[in-house]
Amino acid sequence: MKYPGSSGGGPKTDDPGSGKGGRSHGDERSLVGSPRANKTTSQRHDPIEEAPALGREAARVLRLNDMGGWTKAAPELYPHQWSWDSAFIAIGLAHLDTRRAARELETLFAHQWRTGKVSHIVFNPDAPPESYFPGPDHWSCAASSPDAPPAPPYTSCLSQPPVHAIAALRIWEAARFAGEEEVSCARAFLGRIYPGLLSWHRYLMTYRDPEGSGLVTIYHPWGSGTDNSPRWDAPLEALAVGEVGPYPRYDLRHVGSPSQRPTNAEYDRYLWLVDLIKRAHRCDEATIYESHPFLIKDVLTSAILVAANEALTEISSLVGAPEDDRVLISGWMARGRRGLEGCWDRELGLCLDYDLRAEEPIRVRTVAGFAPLIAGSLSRTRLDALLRTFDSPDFCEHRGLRWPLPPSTSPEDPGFRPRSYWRGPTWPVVNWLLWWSLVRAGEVGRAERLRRTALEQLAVRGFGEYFDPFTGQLLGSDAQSWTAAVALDWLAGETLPKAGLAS
Ligand code: 9WN
Repeated sequence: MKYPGSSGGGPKTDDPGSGKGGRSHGDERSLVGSPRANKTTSQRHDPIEEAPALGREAARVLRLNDMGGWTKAAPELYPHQWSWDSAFIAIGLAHLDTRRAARELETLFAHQWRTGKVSHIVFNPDAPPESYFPGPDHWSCAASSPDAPPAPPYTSCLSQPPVHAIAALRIWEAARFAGEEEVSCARAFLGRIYPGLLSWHRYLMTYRDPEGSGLVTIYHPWGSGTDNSPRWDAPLEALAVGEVGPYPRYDLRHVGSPSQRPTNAEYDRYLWLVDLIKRAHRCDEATIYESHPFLIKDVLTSAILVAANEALTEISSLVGAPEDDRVLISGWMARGRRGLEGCWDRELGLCLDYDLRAEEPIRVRTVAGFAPLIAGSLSRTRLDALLRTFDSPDFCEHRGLRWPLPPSTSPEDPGFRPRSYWRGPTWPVVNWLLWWSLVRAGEVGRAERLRRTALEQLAVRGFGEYFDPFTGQLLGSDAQSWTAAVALDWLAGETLPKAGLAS
């Protein structure tokens, strides 16, 4: 696989009207340059011209959240190590310090479960007890599973999309521009991480796909990484929720308005599902599969797994793994692509998740529907159909958009909410996945437009967690690590300061 490279080679905000100083559409700034210039919407930002300063800012965010061998997902809202965040973070760090990037992944994989599962959170034992809920105490019983890694640190027993092999390969690619010593360190790193990556993918292809469908099953919305997406509304609605007791919402302290985060009703359901998972013989996978009321074939996770398997094939060659491994991995890719093909909805021009309990596809229009693009190797007809949807008023050409970037949920879908987390805002990491996939699909022009637009958004608004697609307002956390990381990857190939993490 040729790894796509670019160019071919603050403050929290409040909802408008809340009277608490949110930035409005016309109140835009340039994040880059010193002092920060107040540019208005009428002024154009050329993120490429601003690349050195933007790159410096991104490196500063990663330094701010650096915990030594791993990176907090965000300064306050997320004080632990999240699985897919760390993978994206490693992709960004690869351009600053390939060894530190490698360490990001190795720290995460040091807490891999015996089944091969990479936990969705590795809890920071030093985080203040009232900083994140549900924290290590809530998950501590997962440590009594015979499959769990030694604790502390505690881990959750969920997982997130498997971006890690893609990140490991990116580290290798970046090391090749950094000199011989870096190349040999990166090769050694690939050798060390390869068995962990293989067993992670094997876990997803077996425990999470006992049907052999090629599609990964999730048993909690947090496992999808797109927590309150309307994709999960119907299955969550169908739950008979028991007593979850009072619980804190520390997350709401760190965002401008509760409307930016999932609702209490959604949290009741999340916590109820966690209780059920913990009761299932201490998070035993087979028991969960038998008894759990929320079991979904997640097309986005499944597609990321196909792409990650493609990266893993390349890694397996680089480390001289046995031919049998390559045969196994290529079988997984073929199975994954077949599975996704079976989820295609012609009318919507998107791929749909499948609810195993309700035995029906989930007909909502979200960015997850572009999953086949991420999985790659599409027929021209399928690619064109996806691009038509991508460029349509359902997504990038919706007339109200501040920037032509894909909203997490289509504004034409009844579940759309422009300011609520995964129900509408644009997410830079999703833009990165789509950009990367477009490059791999040979859609270089479209990819380049997406890269520049996504960078412009960050140059104007900052390294936010997500953004209101209509006003462009920064939402959720500022200084979000994975946002800074994908910006660094987008900027690689432009003139970047050799800042490193230490400076
Ligand atoms: C729950 C850290 C994580 C991301 C997820 C995002 C959000 C957590 C939360 O933050 O999830 O895992 O508390 O909302 O949905 O994708 O990995 O950035």
